[in-house]
Order: sequence, then structure tokens, then C-alpha cells
Amino acid sequence: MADERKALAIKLYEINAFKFGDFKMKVGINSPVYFDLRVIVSYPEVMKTVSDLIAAHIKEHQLTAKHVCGVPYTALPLATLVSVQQGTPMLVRRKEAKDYGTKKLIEGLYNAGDTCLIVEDVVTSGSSVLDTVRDLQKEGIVVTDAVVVVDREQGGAVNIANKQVRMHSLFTLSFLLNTLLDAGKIQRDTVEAVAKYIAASQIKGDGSFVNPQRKVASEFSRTKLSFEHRATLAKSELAKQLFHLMASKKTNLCLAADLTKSEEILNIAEICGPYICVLKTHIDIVEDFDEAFIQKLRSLADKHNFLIMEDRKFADIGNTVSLQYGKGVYKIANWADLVTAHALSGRSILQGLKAGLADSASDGRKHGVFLLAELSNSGSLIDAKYSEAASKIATEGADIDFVAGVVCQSASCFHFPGLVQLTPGVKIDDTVDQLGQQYQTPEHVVQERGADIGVVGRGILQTKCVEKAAALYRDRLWAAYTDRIAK
Ligand code: 6AU
Repeated sequence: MADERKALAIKLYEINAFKFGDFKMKVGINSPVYFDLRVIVSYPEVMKTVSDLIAAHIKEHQLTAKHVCGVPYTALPLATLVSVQQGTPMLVRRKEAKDYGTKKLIEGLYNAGDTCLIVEDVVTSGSSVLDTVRDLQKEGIVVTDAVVVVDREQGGAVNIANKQVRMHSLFTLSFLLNTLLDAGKIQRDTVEAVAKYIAASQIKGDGSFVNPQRKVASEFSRTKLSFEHRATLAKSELAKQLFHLMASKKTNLCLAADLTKSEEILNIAEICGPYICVLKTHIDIVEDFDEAFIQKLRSLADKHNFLIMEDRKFADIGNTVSLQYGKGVYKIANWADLVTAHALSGRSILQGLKAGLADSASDGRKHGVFLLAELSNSGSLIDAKYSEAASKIATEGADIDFVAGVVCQSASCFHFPGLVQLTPGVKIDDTVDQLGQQYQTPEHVVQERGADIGVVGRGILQTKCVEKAAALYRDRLWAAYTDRIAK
């Protein structure tokens, strides 16, 4: 299916279903990319491929609605093909009610309580999909999913998700750009111009633009969505798994088990396991590392349902990183669900890590990486430009299916809701340590800084009763998250 999608992406470009240049948009600013999927009706083979891919997507994700409805007008013929192919009755939404006869907005046979899947060609802000959802809902029809051909990645998925509808896309704009770049159809400067435009023109649910200079938590929709919702938007399997784990176990606490004896780590994992979603290790500080220790730690992870993150902070060239991940004494790829990596060496860090997985013995477990875009200590050399470039690596390009999240200190660091924000430097008494670590309270990191997961090390490890401390941090971090999405 991947090759079929790539071939279709190139075909769509060749028939001018999208173009690059300088185009005036409905929303009032100029865009370097323009979509016009109306042309595809002149190419029956393209119509067939697009509707086949939509049908395959519906099947793969088991989207079993009773009706299908296209957003008028471009998506109407696509919805028709899907309806006929699947044997699913169609509904047609009129843009204006007739001024004679029944005055119905929705044509077709239905009952209140029926379910309906939406089909759309291109989504920018999501407003056209939501107009159709609204009219269907007025008739008592339930809409939970929309399948769209192209997601322009300008905030539409989030705006639609905010109305409790999952958006699925055959293509994201980044996929189209990367496919054309790989095929030598466009130049890198076109990709960069479009990426810059997209980043600068995110559109909110009310149609206004998110100003990228002022992406503060209060207007940041990623932080308003529930973990269950964000699981549906995630591109990495591990991010999906982590969002589900947090939602079902009701914990967004990561324990930094920074201890130097294997016995101490196992002991703390047994005690704190029920309260955490992730246990974070620094394996190179363990003085008595051996295979038996790892086996015991993995069985505790299974017993208490938490993920293991090795905070290795990989930072070398791809080839070295692949060896550091898969080989050596620790064979991290064999046992860690998640690892951390610096973005310093660019995209090749992701390719190197993927290569390191090649012959790992991890029993079919999935893997993911958290990229570091900001650090919590004072005097860090990371500046705003670096953070932005690091977040870009996490959200654009062919390897983003491997990125589960970003380690950072602020909500403005990235906006894709399918990634998890992990924020260290959490302590109830917000102080500093002797070596530059800066602490914030659980409420502050979650509600002001956009953290999805708070990392707590010494705040738990250096207390008399670690179990009580873990329960307290779990409760405060979780309450801060539930308050955040309720506001
Ligand atoms: O709560 P602490 O200060 O005892 O432990 C914080 C943990 C340590 C650090 O290596 C790690 O979080 N950390 C990270 C991570 C997770 O990558 C990034 C950062 O900016 N600051 C930070 O402290 O294990």
C-alpha cells in the first residue's frame, strides 16, 4: 500500500491536483501550495485508486458506519464510489435547504441514532467537515470518523478532534512533499518554503490563526485534548500505546530510577510500579549490570504495566548510534521500549536508531524515541532556534513513525497532538539542586508548560516512604492533567 500511495501522490501532482507557486487562499493569505482535487473526476483511474485506498483504510480501521456522506462538492463522487464499493448507503448533504417541498438538508433514508462516516478531499482548518458534521448531528445522526484524502496539516485534525470526530488521512502534506522530493519532482527549497508556511499558518477552530510567536499554553489545543483522543492522532505505535496506557492506568508519572545498584532499581520498580506509566533508567550508572537484572526489570514492567525508557541521550552519527543501541554490553534495543536522543546530528539519528533495531531480540515489542528539544538545567546551550529545528525532526519526514514524543520544558515547543511531551525537573518543593537542575511543581509543568508526563527522580527517591511519594506525585500530576483538559 505504501508504494501505491507514493505512485498516487506522484500522479496527483502530474495531473495538477496540487501545485506549487504563490496562490491567494480563501482565508486571506498567500500559500506556496494549492490543491484542486476537482480535476480528478477527469481521470477515472485516479478516482478508482483514491476510492480503493479510502475503502482499504475503512476496512483496516474497522470504521463500521451505517452511512457514508461526502462533504459537498468535490468529495461527492468519491463518497459515491465508496458507497457503491462497500454497499454502504449514502447520505447527501445539501449546502442550502430547498425552498420548496421538504426543505431537507440531508437527502437519503436514515433514522436518528444512525452512524455516518464523512469523506472529504482536502482539509485545511476542518471547517467544511465540521459544517457537514453539524448538519448530520441536527438530524440525530452520529459521526465519529472522517476519512480525508489530504491533510494540509494546518490544524484541521485538532479542530475536528475537538468536536469528538477522528480524522483519518490518506496523505499528509509532508508525505506528499517528501514523496515528490524523493522522486526528484520538486526541489528541497520548495519543501522548505511550504514547511515554513505551514508552521506559520496554523488555524484554530474559530478560523483565526495561531501566531507561532505566541504559542502559549492557553491557546494551545494539543494540551486541551484527552490522551484517548491523542492516541488516535499519533503516528508512532509506541505513542499510541503510551497514551492508552496513561489513560487506562490513570497515571502520567515517569519515575527516574537514577540508582546505581540493580537490586535498588528492582526494589523501587516493585514498589512504585503501580503508580507509574514509565520507568526511566540510566543503564550506564548501574554498577552490577547483567542480563538477569534486565530480565527481572522486564517482568516487573509486564507485571505492573509500565514502559521502560533508557535515557541514553544518543547523539552520534547514524552508524555509531545504531551500534550503541543494538550492540555492546547493554544491547539497549533488546529491552528498552523507549530511548531518548539528542537532535544534534539531525535526521540521521532516527535512521541510525532504526538500523540498530534490525537484529534486536525484543520479542516483537514496539520501539520509540523521545527527541530532546530543550533541557531543564540552567546554562544549557540549547536556544529557541535549535528547539524549533529539533521539533521539526520530530514532526516532519519519513521517520516520524518512530518518534513517540519530545523531551522539553514548554508547550510552545511543538504542536502535533500525536506526540507525547515529557518534562523533567519536577519536585513538589520547586527549588534547584547544587548542579544546576531547576525544579517546578507538578501543577506548573502540566498546566503552564504543557507536560503530558512529568519525570520525577529525587523527589521520590530521596523520601522516607517512596510508595507514599509516588502515590502523591501520581495524584497531583494526574489531577493537573484532568483539570487542564476540563478547562
Ligand atoms: O528529578 P531528578 O532531578 O532527580 O531527575 C531528573 C531526570 C534525570 C535526568 O537525566 C533527566 O530527568 N532529564 C532529562 C531527560 C529525561 O532526558 C532532560 C532534562 O532536560 N533534564 C533532566 O533532568 O534522570
